[in-house]
Order: sequence, then structure tokens, then C-alpha cells
Amino acid sequence: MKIAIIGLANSGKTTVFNALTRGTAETTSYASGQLEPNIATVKVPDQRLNVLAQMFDPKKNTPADVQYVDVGGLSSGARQSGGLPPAFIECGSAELFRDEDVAYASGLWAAGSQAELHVWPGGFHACDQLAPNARLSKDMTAARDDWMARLLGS
Ligand SMILES: Nc1nc2c(ncn2[C@@H]2O[C@H](COP(=O)(O)OP(=O)(O)O)[C@@H](O)[C@H]2O)c(=O)[nH]1
Ligand SMILES: [Mg+2]
Repeated sequence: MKIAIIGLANSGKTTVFNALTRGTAETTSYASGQLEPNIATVKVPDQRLNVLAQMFDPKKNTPADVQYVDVGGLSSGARQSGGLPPAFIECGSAELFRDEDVAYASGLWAAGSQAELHVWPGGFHACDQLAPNARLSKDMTAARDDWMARLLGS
């Protein structure tokens, strides 16, 4: 299993990463502008596995593991220098912030950053939450999941 820790800069992502992985990754990397993610794999201890191993004496006993990916922090000038990580931007064509979102994506492209922009026809703010079973909402969710899967290479 692979889990990405995402959130605002300086919100404590790396602190949580270190706690989960007993790691020593540098915190406050907001200031250092680190873009490479911290990655660590931890074994998941499970008493039930030990009981089963005693019962069946298998040739090998492999506990499950979880890989944590801590997305690096950003420096304050990252947007201007094109140093931002890939962004996923979406809005409905009837969304209040539509033009702002489109302009933001254009700004990222102009600065040399990667952005994937979806403007969903007829969509309005939070329409996927209000009507989660609508065809459009399902397409929105699938596009988001696909983007994340591509980004994480899974
Ligand atoms: N007060 C307080 N500070 C925290 C907490 N978690 C992290 N910090 C501090 O907030 C700063 C940013 O933390 P960091 O883990 O680097 O955040 P990241 O940018 O999201 O990875 C560091 O100085 C941490 O020591 C918390 O729960 N409470
Ligand atoms: Mg961090």
C-alpha cells in the first residue's frame, strides 16, 4: 500500500512522516524549497500473522508494508520560477471561480510548471458533492483518481 501525505506547506506533513516511519527527514523544508518527496517503507506488525506462522510453520513470513510519500515543501518564489510540483485544477463551467482557475492554470504553464486543467461542462461549485451519483460527478472523481495514480506511478 502506498500513502501520500499531502497538505499545505508547514502544516506538519514531514513531522507526521517522521513519526510514522521513525524517520529523520528535515522539517520546515518550506524554507529550503525541497521538491523531492521523502519516501519510506514501514512494516505493519500483526499479531495474527505470528499466530498463523506458529500454526503452519511457513517457509517465509512476510508482514504487510506501507510506503509513505511525503511531498516536499515549497519555497516562496516557486511559482514564478516554475519550480512547483504538478497541479490538478478543476472547476465547472458554471463555477464562480472558473475564470480564476483557468487563469491560475495558464500562469503555471507560463512559468514552466505542469498543470492539468478540467473545466466540467455545466458543473457548478461542489456539484460532485451534491450529486455524487451523477455521470459528471463520477467522471470528475475518476479524473482526479487517474491524475493521482499517474503522479504516484501506480
Ligand atoms: N505547534 C506545532 N508545531 C508543529 C506541529 N507539527 C509540526 N510543527 C512544526 O511546524 C513546522 C513545519 O513542520 P513540517 O513537518 O516541516 O511541515 P510540512 O511543511 O508540512 O512538512 C516545524 O517547525 C514543526 O516542528 C504541531 O502539531 N504543532
Ligand atoms: Mg515537509
